[in-house]
Amino acid sequence: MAETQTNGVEVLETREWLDSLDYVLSQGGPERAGRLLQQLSLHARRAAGVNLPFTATTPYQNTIAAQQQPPFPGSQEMERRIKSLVRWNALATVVRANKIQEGIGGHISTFASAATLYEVAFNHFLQAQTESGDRDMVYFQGHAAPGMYARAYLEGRIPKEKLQNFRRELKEGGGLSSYPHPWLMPDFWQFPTVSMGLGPIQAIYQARFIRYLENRGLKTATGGRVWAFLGDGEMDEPESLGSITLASRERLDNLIFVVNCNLQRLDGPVRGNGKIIQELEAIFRGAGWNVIKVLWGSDWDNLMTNDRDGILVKRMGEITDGQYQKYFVESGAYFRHNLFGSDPRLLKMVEHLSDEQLSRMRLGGHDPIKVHAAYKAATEHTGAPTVILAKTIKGYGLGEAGEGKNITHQQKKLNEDELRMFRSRFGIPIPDEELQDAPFYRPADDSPEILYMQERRKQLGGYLPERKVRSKPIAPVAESHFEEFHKGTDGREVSTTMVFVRLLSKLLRDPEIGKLIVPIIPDEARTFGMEALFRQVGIYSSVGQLYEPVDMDTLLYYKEAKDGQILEEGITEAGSICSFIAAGTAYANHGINTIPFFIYYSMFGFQRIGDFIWAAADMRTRGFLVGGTAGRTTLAGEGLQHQDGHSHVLALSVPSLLAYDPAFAYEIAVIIQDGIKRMYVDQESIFYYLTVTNEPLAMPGMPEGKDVKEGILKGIYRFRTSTKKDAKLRAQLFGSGTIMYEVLKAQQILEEKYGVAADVWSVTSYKQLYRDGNDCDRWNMLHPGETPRVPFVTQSLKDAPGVLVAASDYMKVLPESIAQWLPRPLVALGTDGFGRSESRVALRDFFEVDAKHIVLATLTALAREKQIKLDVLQKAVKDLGINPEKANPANT
Ligand SMILES: Cc1ncc(C[n+]2csc(CCOP(=O)(O)OP(=O)(O)O)c2C)c(N)n1
Ligand SMILES: [Mg+2]
Repeated sequence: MAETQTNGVEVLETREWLDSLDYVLSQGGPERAGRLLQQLSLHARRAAGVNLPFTATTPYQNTIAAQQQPPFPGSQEMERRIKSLVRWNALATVVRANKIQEGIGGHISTFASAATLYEVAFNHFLQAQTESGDRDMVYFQGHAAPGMYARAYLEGRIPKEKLQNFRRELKEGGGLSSYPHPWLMPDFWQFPTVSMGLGPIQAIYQARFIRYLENRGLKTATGGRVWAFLGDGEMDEPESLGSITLASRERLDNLIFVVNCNLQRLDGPVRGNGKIIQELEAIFRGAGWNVIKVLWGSDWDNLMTNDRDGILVKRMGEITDGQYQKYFVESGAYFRHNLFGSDPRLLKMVEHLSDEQLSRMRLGGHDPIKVHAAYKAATEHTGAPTVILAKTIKGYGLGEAGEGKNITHQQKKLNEDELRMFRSRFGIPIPDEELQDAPFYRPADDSPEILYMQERRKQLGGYLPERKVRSKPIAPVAESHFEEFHKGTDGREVSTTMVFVRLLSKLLRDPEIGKLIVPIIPDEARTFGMEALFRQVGIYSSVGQLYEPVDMDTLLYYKEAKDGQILEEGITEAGSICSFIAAGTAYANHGINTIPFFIYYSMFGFQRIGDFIWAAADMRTRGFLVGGTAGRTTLAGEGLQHQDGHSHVLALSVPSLLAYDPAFAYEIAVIIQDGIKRMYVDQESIFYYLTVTNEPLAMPGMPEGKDVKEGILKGIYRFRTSTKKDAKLRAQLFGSGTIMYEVLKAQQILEEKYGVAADVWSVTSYKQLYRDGNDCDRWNMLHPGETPRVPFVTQSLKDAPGVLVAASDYMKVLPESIAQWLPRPLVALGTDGFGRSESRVALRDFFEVDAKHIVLATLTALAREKQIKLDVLQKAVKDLGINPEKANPANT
C-alpha cells in the first residue's frame, strides 16, 4: 500500500516537472530547455552530491523528433516508384546472373535494406564531381553494388547487356565487377570498399586530406563532403573505428558516415544479445562525433508523441537486437504480445492498431522523411563529423525469401512465387509469364520516373559513382636534381636513407613539383634522419601551432603549421597508408598531381597493412612507398619484430607495384626520377616500393655505359667486371641492397685467395626480372614457331661465364624466383627465418649472407661443376672460419 502511494506521489511529481519542462520548451525552445537541464543537474550535484550515472547513449528513439523534421523537398510518390525500379533491377541483376551461371554469386539483401538510404542521398544530397573541382566523394558499401548498377542502368549509363553480365567481366562486350573495383571499372568506381573496414578509415583520411589540400592552397574549397555508406557488421573491423578520433579532433564536418544498422551481418545478428546502435552511439559520441539515430519511421510518430511517461521508449531500449530481428520475421500478433504485452499501458497504446498494421510499421531507415531529415541535419552540422545510425531490416522486401532471416546475406536465387511477390509489392509492371527469367525493367526515357531521376541528378551536378582523371601530366622534372647522386661520395659513408632524404629535400625545393610532394611519416622521422624537413616544409596542422615548441631555439624545431607539408601521422601505419592512397589518387579524385612519399619501418608495411596496399593498387594509386630500416641483417640490435627479410617477397604479389632494393645512391636517383616520369609525366597507374637502409657506406659513382640506367630500372646490370680476364675459374655474383657490400668483399676474397674471377651484378629488382621472364615465356608459349623473346636477365648474362651466386637481405625465394631464366643453376643465399637482436656482423654470419658464406657458396658451386676439388672446399670451410654445425637460421 505504502509503495503504491509513494509511486503515486512520484508519478504526480514527475508529471508536474514534465509539464514545467514542456512550458519551458514551448516558451524558450530546445536550447533553453537543454540549458535548464544542465543547470538542474549541476545544482543537484552541488547541493546534495547527486551523481547522475554516466551514460554515453541517448534513449532508443530518433535523435530528430518528428516536430523538428524539415518538409520533404521532392515527390515522395515519384521517389518511391523510382526506388522500386532500382530495387527490382538490383534484385534481377543478381537473380539473372545466377540463373545464367549457377554459383556466380552476388548479394541481394544488403542493398534491399539500404535502398532508401541510397535513394534519398541520390535524389537530394550527393553532389557529383564537376569539371571545376570535386564535390562529394562517396564510399559505397561493396555488397550494395547491384543497387548502384541498377540505378546507373535506369540513368542510361550502363547498357542492359552489361547488367546481364554482372560478375562476368570476361564476356564479350564486357561485364560488371562484383564489387567496386577502380582497376577493373576505372570510369565508374573511385573506391574499392569491399574489404571491410578499409572504406571507413579511408573516408576519414580522405576528408582530412581535402582539408590539407585546401589549407595548403592546392585546392579551392568546393563544399564537397565525404560520405561513407557502411554495414553495422563492418564496424567490428578495428580499422572502422580505429581512427574516428582523428575525424573529431580535426573537426571534419565534411565527413558523414551512414551506418546501415540492419542488425545482421553474414552469419547472423551483429549483437543478438545487445544493441549495436546503442553501442555505436556510445563509441561515436565518446569520440566527439555528432550522432543521429534514425530508428523509427513516421508510423511510430504518434506512439512516440503519446509516450508521455517514456514507457514505450524504455521498453524499446530493453529489447535485444536478436529479439528485434525476430519481430521482423514474425506476425503482428507476436509483435504485439511480445513487445507491448509486457505492460498493460503499452498494450493500450497500440490497441487502435490491427496486427496487420503493427507488422507494417516501418523502421526509420526505410522512411525517406526520416532519412532526409537526418541527412539534412548532417550536412548542416558544423565543427564535427556526423554518423547516422539507421535502423533497417536486412533483405527488406524479400518476404519469405529472406527478409530478416539469418540466411539472407547469401540469398541470390528467388523462385517464381518469391519473384511474383516482390514484383507485386513494388509494383513493377512485368507480367507473370515473363517473371521466371527475372527480366530487367526500364521505363522509357520520357517516362515520369526517368525524367524525374535525371532531373534530380542534373540538379546535383551529374551522376555518381563516376571516376574521371582530370589532372594534366606534369612537365619533366629537372635532371639537375638527380645528377649529384650519380657521382658517388668519395669514400664518405652515407646510408641509402640519407641519400633518399637528401633527394626528397631537393625535390621539395623544386619550384614546380616541390609543392606537390606529400611526405607521410608514422612517427619515425627521426629514425630516418628526416627531422630537418620539419623546419624546411613544416608539419601539417589544421590549427597551426598553438604552443611554443620545447625545441624552439634549435634549428630543426618541431614546426607545425597550417600550410605544413609533412603529414606526421603518429603511430598509425593504417592511417598513413590511407593518406598515401588519398594523395596518390588525387590526380583522379581531385585533379591534383600530389606525389606521396610514405616512409615507414619496412617490417610494418606489407605484413601489417598489406590489404591497404592491395587497395591502393586497385585504386590506381601513384606514389612511393619507402621501406626504411629495411633488411633482415641491416638493422642492428632490433630482433625479430623489426627485421624485415620478406617485404620484397610480399611485394611480388601486387600487380601494379614496382619494387626495388637499391644498393647505391645513384640507383635511388635513377629509380625515383624514372618513377616520377612514368607516374606523373606519362600518367601510368603504377606505384613504387623502395627499400632503404640505415647502414653508412661509401657510395660509388655510377659506372659508365649507356646500359646502366636501363639495367637499374629493368632490375639487373653489371656493376663491376673482374680484371682477371683469363682466369679459369669464373663466377657471377648478384648483390642487392646493403648485402651488395658483402658481395663486393667476397669478389675480392675469391680473386685473391681462390683464383676465382667474379663479376658483380647489382640486382635492383628481382620483381622486375621475374615479371619480364614470365612475360617472355607466356608470349613464346602463345606464339610457337616465331622468334622467341629472350628475358632481360637471360640477355644480360649471355656472355657471362661461370657459376651463379645471389645474396640479398631477403628470403632465398626472391633470387630463386628468376632461376629458370638464368643460363646455369643459381645458388641463392638469403635471410629466411626469425631475426635476432645482434650486430650486423653477427647477423650476417648467422643468416649466412656475409662475404665468407658468399665465397663458400661460390666454391661449392664450382666443386659441383667439378672445377675445383673437394679438399679445396673442405679447407675453405675451415679457413673462412665457418662452423658447419651451426644451427639453420631458417627454423631456429
Ligand atoms: C575484411 C572482410 N572480411 C570478411 C568479408 C566477408 N563479408 C562480406 S559481407 C559480410 C557481412 C557484412 O555485414 P554488414 O557489414 O552488417 O553489412 P550488411 O550486408 O548487413 O549491410 C562479410 C563478413 C569481407 N568482405 N571483408
Ligand atoms: Mg548488417
